Amino acid sequence: MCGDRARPPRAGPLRRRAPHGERVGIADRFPGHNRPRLTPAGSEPPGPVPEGLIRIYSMRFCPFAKRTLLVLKAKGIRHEVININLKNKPEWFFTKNPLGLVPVLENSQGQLICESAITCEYLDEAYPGKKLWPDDPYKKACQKMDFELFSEVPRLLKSIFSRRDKEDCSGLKEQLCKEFSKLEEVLTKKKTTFFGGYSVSMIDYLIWPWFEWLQAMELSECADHTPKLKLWMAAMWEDPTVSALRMDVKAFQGFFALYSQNSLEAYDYGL
Ligand SMILES: N[C@@H](CCC(=O)N[C@@H](CS)C(=O)NCC(=O)O)C(=O)O
Repeated sequence: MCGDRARPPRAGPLRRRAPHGERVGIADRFPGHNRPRLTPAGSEPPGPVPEGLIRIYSMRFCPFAKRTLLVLKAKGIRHEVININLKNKPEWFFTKNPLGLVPVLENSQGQLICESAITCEYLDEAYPGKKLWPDDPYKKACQKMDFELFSEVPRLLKSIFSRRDKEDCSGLKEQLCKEFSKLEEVLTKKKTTFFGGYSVSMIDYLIWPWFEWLQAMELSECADHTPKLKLWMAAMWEDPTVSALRMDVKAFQGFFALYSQNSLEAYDYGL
């Protein structure tokens, strides 16, 4: 475990100046991203994280970073967001994560935490409020085992995403349907709406961001044979955290279009 418990969170959007002078507040179209425009190569490194806040280095369309943003929101943790231009990374970003990947968390003691699932577990342990992983070690292990069944989905969606409009994706879609069947089986056995039980828990937030992509990628039919998974998706859209951070389908599609043209503007789409 890393250090002392942080201060209790304060609910609601922040209304203060960020270290670089930007207005901190929840943007209407890109909720959860209070510093939406990109931080490109050549920019000055940000200063230390103010006491009582935690910072996330993110990217608005990154599903891994979305996991961390969901947990920050669900637990009501006061945070600031710095979006990194992943096509043109600032040099200093490698001091935050030598692999150059988002998300990264930085706390006011200068401690850095990388890897999305680890950032989520860190937040759950370090902050008070709603516990998202079960306390019971066996129940937690069971959720983690179910989470493993999801592990192929990000890779498949990324492959489909990279091939959009270029090649036939029917083989990949078929594989995706098979992966969804595994998740359907979990929900069928559990007889609950969510993967962790009758309410949303960590496993739901860890897998949700890729399901948010389905509609924008016009892949919703891949869940047609998995009714329980579809019910889970409908229930997730109703979750206050998920709906507060919901990304507009048009924004996703605009990003996809620019990204596929290798445009440096892709990450700033819609701002
Ligand atoms: N295993 C990492 C994966 C994170 C990841 O792949 N992030 C992408 C954005 S969605 C990234 O930072 N890409 C930058 C790059 O590949 O250079 C995690 O779970 O955090």
